[in-house]
Amino acid sequence: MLKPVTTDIESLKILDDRLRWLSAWTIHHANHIRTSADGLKVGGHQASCASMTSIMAALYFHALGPNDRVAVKPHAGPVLHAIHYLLGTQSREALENFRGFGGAQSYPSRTKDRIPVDFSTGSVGLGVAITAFSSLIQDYLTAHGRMDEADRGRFVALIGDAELDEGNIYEALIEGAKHDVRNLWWIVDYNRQSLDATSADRMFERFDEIFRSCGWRVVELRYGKRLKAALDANPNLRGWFEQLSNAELSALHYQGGEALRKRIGADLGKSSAAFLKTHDDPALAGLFSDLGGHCMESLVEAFDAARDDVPTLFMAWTIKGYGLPFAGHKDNHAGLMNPTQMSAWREAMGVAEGNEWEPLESVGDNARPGVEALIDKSRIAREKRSRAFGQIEIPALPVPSGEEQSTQAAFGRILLEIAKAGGSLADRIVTTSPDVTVSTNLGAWVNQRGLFRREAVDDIFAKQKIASAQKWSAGNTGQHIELGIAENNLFLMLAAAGLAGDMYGARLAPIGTLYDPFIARGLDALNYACYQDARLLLVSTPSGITLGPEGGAHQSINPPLIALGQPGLRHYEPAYADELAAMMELAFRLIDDPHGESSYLRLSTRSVRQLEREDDSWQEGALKGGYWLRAPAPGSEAAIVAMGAVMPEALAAWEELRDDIPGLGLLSVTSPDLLHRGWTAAQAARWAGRREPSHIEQLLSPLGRNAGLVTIADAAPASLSWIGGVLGQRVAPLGVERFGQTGSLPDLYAAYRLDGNAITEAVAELLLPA
Ligand SMILES: Cc1ncc(C[n+]2csc(CCOP(=O)(O)OP(=O)(O)O)c2C)c(N)n1
Ligand SMILES: [Mg+2]
Repeated sequence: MLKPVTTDIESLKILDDRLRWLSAWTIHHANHIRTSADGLKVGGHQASCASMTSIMAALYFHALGPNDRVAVKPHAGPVLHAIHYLLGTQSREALENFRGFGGAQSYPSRTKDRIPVDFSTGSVGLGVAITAFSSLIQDYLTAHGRMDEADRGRFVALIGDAELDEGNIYEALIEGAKHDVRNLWWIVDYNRQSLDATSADRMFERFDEIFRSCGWRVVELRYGKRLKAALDANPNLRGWFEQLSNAELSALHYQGGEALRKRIGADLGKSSAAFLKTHDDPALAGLFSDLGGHCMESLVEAFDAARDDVPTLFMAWTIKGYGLPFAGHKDNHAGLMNPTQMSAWREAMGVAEGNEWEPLESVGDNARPGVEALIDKSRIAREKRSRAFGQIEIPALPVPSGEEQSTQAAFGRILLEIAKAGGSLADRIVTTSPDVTVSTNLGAWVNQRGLFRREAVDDIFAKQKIASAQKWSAGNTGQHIELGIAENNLFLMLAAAGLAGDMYGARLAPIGTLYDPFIARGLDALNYACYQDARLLLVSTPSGITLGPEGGAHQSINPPLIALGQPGLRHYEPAYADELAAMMELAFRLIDDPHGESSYLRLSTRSVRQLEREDDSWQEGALKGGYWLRAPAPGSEAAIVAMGAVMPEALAAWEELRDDIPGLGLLSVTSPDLLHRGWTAAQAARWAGRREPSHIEQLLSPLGRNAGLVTIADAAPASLSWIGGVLGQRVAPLGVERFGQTGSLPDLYAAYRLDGNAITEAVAELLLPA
């Protein structure tokens, strides 16, 4: 007799099993079957995957629409690959090469995986929070007429319960509440286990309260249908179950039916006899494993009931390692089934030896049509979206006039001119700042272009005719997104805006401003933006001890070194307004170029006398990382190499020394980052047979072989001192190595050896015979 055709729920349960099998097998194959070239443990997280295959089956084969975007918990990456394997969009070869060179990545990666990955994940917490900012960007794009209503989607984050400890999640929660964020589903795989241990009981239900108080709907999926029915019928049993600590419950899941029977009998005595009699050990284990996050009916119902745009937190109770031999064991985070366990589990899953990679292995003939239909019906995007570039017309940017000006002031004025002139670039720029809009000189831009708010908000001060330089109306055409003081949020907002072209086909030119020292505060989020190849312009100001009276807590030292080591981010440190204009123009081009990258401009509040240029020949070098402000004579025995705000000291020292040291050069470095990259790239190219000296090699080559270089920057001296290694020239590095303090510039420059005296002494020392 033919069995009845399977329902969608039954098919989803089969898909859940397939995902659990394929994810565990992918990891097993990489660790136990693929030959190892180096003897290193490959790793992977079978338990973390098994914990959420039901949730992901319900999402990807039922709930998600084509415009929805998902940030998958990093260590559930293999489940995402298994989903695409079932859809036919991931290859067996990539799975066999999981965690291998060119294979499926350990954690979902937008840029490296061949399947469409909406958000890279890896550093826990960031993937969660970026969904909130992406949702805001979706609202921004629709409000600005750059995206059709029909293309809007929901943003889903799949979260580990221990991930909820990451503070950046709450920073995003607060910012999201301020902006009335919507279309978010955050789904917690509430397996109550982290990497090291079981989760703290004291946080039980606290998360719900936190989210509710921020206006979220919280849906708790604690029990599956069967377990709920059993507990409803046995109030004693419910009481017993609910008082178990996380650790006790996990231990019982691990120990299984026999242990459950003993424990229930011991704790509840005679009152549990009837219940225990009707459940054998496997039935007990099965029943108590029927938590909400493993119950397909409950998941589907919950997702179907939350289709409005209210941000929703789902607390889906699960068992870490569900269905695997180490289910519930507190040490199972990186646990791998050994070959014997795998073999037994393979049998239990109905997978024939040799057929491990068969996508629908173990699915019976009767069930197959239903399962195949669900796979076909899955509405998620199957192909990577094309990355929209080349959308912005970028004009030559005006150089602000003024004999004396700071790069920070020039930045504000350039943006103001762009805003006033209007056009493609002006309309694509979106600015954002963590409560330092005014003090980083974005105020005039915001006066012109307004704050972005979905609902118009009056400027009460303007209405009351109270004088203020900041006339900030807010509405859905505004182009500045205000943020509270949370630098993680700044970088996540920039990341989301910087992916607008990739995600929604509408390239934006995002500019974020903050004080230079506070880059460190959001550094992982900045790295995260770069890792995903989001395109943005970061403007940090003020910087260095040149900030003067503000003192050591605000005087940045190491950001140029951070930038030197940060892929995907180009650091420029201009000394003059005309350099800044050229760098901003290029930064916008790099945002809109498939081969571009993000830029970081480190600016200063120090007003300096501008140069009278004879021509534009400086420009090419300035954009490549450096140019001779005072060219050296051939064979010159010394040069000053200076960057940014201390250029006046370098120029003055050059004037003073030029008679004593004929041919002395002054090299203006605008980007140690680009110079260093060029140097190593030229080296690599030489090994590949191409001989083209790098920009820094060309710059230094006129100097004598044994020339001495005095490098100086308002930053860690290592930012420039490496330049001596390029041609093997001697270096005296000047810069800041101790925390700054309050003071006037002459006092500070003297104390930290950034003044003319220091340069003169350093040059003299280099020129002394050894
Ligand atoms: C920022 C950061 N810190 C530490 C880690 C290492 N790490 C990866 S997963 C994990 C524990 C996660 O537990 P949970 O979120 O509950 O996920 P589960 O595997 O239990 O689903 C840790 C500490 C990381 N990936 N990112
Ligand atoms: Mg967990």
